[in-house]
Amino acid sequence: MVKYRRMSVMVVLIGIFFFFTFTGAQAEVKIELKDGKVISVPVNKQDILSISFEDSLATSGGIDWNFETGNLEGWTKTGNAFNFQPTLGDNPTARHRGQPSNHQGDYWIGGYEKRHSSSDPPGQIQGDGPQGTLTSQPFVISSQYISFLLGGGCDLNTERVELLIDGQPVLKATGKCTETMERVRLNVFQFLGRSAQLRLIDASGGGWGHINFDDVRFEN
Ligand SMILES: [Ca+2]
Repeated sequence: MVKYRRMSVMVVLIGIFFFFTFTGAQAEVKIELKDGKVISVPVNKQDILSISFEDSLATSGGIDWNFETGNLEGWTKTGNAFNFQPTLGDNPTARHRGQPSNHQGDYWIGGYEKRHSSSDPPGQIQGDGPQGTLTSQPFVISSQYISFLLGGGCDLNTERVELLIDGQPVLKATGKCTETMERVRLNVFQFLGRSAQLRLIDASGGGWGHINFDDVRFEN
């Protein structure tokens, strides 16, 4: 009986040995979310010293991904292109532009628009002249896709949204020279677990020198 137990223990130990041998260093960190989705982040086990949570979004006040707070919480601007943002309501339609904004909720980034609150008359504009950038605070990529509504200028050289990884642009998107925003979806699977930022760039004061943006979503 004792001999039998020893054999069983040996079989288990041999099994564990072969499990680690043949699975190697590659593994996945699996994170189960409240909505039932499971995020898998590929890792090299040999590179991990420890795993911890850094609640940076909470301590920094969070990033307003759809601008419904009515301000630019979690975003940093340079220049003056985003001085009166976000914009309230479908301001292009209020000025009879014929290109509805297709924004989400009440507020959105409308680079041409100038209606920051309900006390401002609908239809006011700041035009194409101002230039600048709007950059989110860093966040960790934990979904396969990042999508957002994008409109405005269509020159990738001067009007674009960038995904930054460790401060460097890796993906870019521009509008279609219409005020009406459409959803753009970036595949960010290869950057899972990396520190990222979204950056809006308006580097033109000429025609279509503005960018429209709203409703960032993280999708699997
Ligand atoms: Ca919005």
